[in-house]
Amino acid sequence: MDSKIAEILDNFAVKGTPLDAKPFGSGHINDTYLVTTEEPDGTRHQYTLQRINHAVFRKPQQVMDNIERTLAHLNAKAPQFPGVRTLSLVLTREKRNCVRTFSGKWWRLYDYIDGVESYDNVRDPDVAFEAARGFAQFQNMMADLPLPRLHETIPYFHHTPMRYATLEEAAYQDIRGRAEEVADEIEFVRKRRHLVAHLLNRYLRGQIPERITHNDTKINNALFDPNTKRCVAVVDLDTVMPGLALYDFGDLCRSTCNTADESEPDTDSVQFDLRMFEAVTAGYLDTARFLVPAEIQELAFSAWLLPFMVGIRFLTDYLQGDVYFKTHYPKQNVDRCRTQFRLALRMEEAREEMQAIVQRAAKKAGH
Ligand code: ADP
Ligand code: GN1
Ligand code: MG
Repeated sequence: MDSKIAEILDNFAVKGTPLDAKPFGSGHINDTYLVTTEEPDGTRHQYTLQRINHAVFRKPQQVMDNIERTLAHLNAKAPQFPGVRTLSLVLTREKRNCVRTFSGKWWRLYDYIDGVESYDNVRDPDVAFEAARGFAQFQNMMADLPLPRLHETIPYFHHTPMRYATLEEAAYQDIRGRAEEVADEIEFVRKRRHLVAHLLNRYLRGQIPERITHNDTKINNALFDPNTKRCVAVVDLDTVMPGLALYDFGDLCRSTCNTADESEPDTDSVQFDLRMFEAVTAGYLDTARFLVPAEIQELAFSAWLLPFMVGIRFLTDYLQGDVYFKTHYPKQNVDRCRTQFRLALRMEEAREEMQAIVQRAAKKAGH
């Protein structure tokens, strides 16, 4: 086992002796390892060790404090929600929730949730329905978190006007000389700039409430029981903070309704799967009993907004030199941006059907 990882693990109160630490998962931000330990009698335990990306999360201690409060709240409620499994932090030997090394890196450890599956891409509407129920349940369970307000671990995270302004700035600065190559994508965004402030305006007018939301409801952040196909846990809690429920719904649509992978280079293979949208909408409305009419009215819009906004973020990162999202080949952020914009375009063509689906599902769920 890597001696640096062994040294990090030595800080945590694990059971047994570390045997192995393998890179794990396909997240774009943190470094995740699946750790196995063994006790003298041969009993093995598994953990998830993560290095928090402190270029993305500028105040890692605030991230950890949010997570500790979130998990204490969820764990206290768990008995009322049979079948729901929650993450548990493994504290350090000094009872801290994370470790900061001398070189300024931040690490934390969770118990590994075993016997579950996660998917980067799904085509099964039952899985989409379940994921939507899982994330709605998460919002529901977090609704009565006692004050104080959670920290904003990434300020302006879903602030679309700010995301748009940052793109324009990156295109203007063009530090890598890449703007010309992605001129069509920049134009795609400019043509739609009148839409960037829509949800924010409704929030500022008091029509849409602030809630505690997950803010990263990509399908691979939901874990499923492979036998029952139920969503049993929600992970990746770094961005749990105040937000709009609609962002969670939209991001789940973004990652489930696309028939192609997020980095698919052949944009023509990107289709918007309406059956999946129907399933996510039904699952979400079935469980999110707290929604007000203005939120339901904007579900279809938010499903469009998230691929549009995440596409802007991939495009901005490309212009800035691929400094935010992990990439595995040179133009991956361009491929990612194009899949997002193609999905948004396909959703524009299906706007009326999407609205009709939302209305039918809302009626059926008794909203
Ligand atoms: P990132 O912020 O880089 O996306 P995540 O916290 O989402 O990191 O972890 C990456 C992936 O590892 C997740 O999408 C999930 O599939 C898996 N994973 C993370 N934590 C656990 C856990 N405690 N038990 C099981 N699987 C996990
Ligand atoms: C990142 O961490 P991960 O891979 O679950 C990103 C999300 C993006 C997503 C795009 C903190 O999610 O906001 O929507 O990539 N997380 C952060 O795939 O920026
Ligand atoms: Mg993740």
